Amino acid sequence: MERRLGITRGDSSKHKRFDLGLEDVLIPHVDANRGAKNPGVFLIHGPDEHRHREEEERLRNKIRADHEKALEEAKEKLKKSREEIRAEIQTEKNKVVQEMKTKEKKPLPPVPIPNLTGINGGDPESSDIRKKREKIKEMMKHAWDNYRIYGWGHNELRPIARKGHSTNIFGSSQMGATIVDALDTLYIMGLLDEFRDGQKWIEDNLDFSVNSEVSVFEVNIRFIGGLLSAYYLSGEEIFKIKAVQLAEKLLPAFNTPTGIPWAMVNLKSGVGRNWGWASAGSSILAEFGTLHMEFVHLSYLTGDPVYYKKVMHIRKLLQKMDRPNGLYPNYLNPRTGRWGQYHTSVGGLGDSFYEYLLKAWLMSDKTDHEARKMYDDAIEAIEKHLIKKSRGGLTFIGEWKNGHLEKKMGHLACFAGGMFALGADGSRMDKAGHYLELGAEIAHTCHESYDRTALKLGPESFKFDGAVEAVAVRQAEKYYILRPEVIETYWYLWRFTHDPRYRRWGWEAALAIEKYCRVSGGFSGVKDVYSSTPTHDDVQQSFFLAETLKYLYLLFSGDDLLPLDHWVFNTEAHPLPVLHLSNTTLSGNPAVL
Ligand code: DMJ
Repeated sequence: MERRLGITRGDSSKHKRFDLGLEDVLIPHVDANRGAKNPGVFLIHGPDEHRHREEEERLRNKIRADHEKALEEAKEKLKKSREEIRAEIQTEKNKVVQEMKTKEKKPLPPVPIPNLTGINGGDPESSDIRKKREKIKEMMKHAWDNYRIYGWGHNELRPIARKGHSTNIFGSSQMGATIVDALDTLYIMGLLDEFRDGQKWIEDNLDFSVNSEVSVFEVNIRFIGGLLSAYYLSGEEIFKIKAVQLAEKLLPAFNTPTGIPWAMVNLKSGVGRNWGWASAGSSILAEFGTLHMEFVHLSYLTGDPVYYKKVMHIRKLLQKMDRPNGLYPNYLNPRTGRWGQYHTSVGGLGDSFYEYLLKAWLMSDKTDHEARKMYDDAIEAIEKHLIKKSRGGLTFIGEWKNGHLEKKMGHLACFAGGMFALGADGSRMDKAGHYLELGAEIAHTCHESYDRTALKLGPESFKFDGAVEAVAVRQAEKYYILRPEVIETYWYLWRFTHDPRYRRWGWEAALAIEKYCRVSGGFSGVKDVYSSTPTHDDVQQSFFLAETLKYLYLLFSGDDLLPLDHWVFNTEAHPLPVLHLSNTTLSGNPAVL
């Protein structure tokens, strides 16, 4: 005897979903009397024939009742005037909005608070260092106050035009990028009135239900990173709530055939896409590979494993792929899961992917051995194929492009000096001394790139070609946009060695910024570091407040402020606490299994 159990797999749009109180069952949206020859139904034999016939009968009756109800409702609707129908739709809409708001206010589950050692303090040991630290704080106040006056709520500030500024990474809305990015710097500097002012703006204005297409990477590192950091430092719940709301909006970006996220996502529609210029619609290593820290914290704080799963899926996929010469190319197609152009860089397009492998390990209290192994493998390949010494003895990191090594290093790649130093402890075959030395050599090279300019500020990228060493050649590479990477490296090297040269170099950079980038309306980038009469680009980047000034402040603070065995800085310099979990499946949080 035959009986019908269910339907064959296929296009679910051809079926109606009914909640039967037991489980969601897909019912063919066709004549329920179709017989055994119905191609949408598969047949099996079995003993519980009677029970299943009853169940089938119940289903038919439910379908019939639902259809009749829908018909009645439609008839009723037709009797109503347009106005009445409009009013009903409006009431329904209001209900949905209200429900969403209630959901937004839902408290998140309690989790064990990580060790928050060192959120204050760092008093300098001498009056000279204290004065320097005070100067950096004053620079922060100048940057913030002018943004407060002329750019409040805008993403960034135009310090010369004295108005708001934005770029396409933040979309078309005013999302207050500078406020969110600057919060933790304000907090650690003790600028608490300014911090509260920023908090108030976030409470009243920061809204993610906007029809705006943003960069997933930038929003993650600046907004989610900034909000999480502000939450951990201040304990104010609002920051955690906003971070989670925003993260939910980013999740649709992962809806690709491979789970490798799109570079951009529309916060309202959830539609994602990639940058047109990125190797035939590829996603970028430094973008999809720089989500791990924030997403692990999101799962930790919410008890929802969804974020953790997304980033672990990326890691697993990368582990399975072949790597030319052991190097990760910068481009990966999210549709096919294949590498795009074979271009490898520790600067732009690649940089923070390597940083996050190391930091995933550090952030897990050094229990995420998988991440550490990926980091060790990657830097061994980088050292073998990309790191060279110039004729004049400067160590630099080149880029692999079109089958050969380009002897060019970007300002962005200068962060790697700090990364090598940070990763020295725990390195394979106990090569700690070697990696600390490598970090120091990179710091030296990057300092040279600053020292060989008229302004004592580094160019965007510099060459090592014949007689040219650590100098930009093309006009388009001579600008400095208030970037932090070189100062970041000085700070890490200072923490690990206490060699006074790093404070000296950091102070040189601070004075140069003060002299050439400070204007009465804030701080601006400069277009040519080789010209002694610089032209300003009229942009005060949000990372100047988040990173450059924070690293300078820390450089002139004691090591007890944000100690590195308790805090790990995300790539936008937002400190996140080490999670003392027994393993990387977040078992420390009972809410996450
Ligand atoms: C910052 O937004 C981050 O440091 C990022 O990782 C790379 N570039 C900028 C600053 O230069």
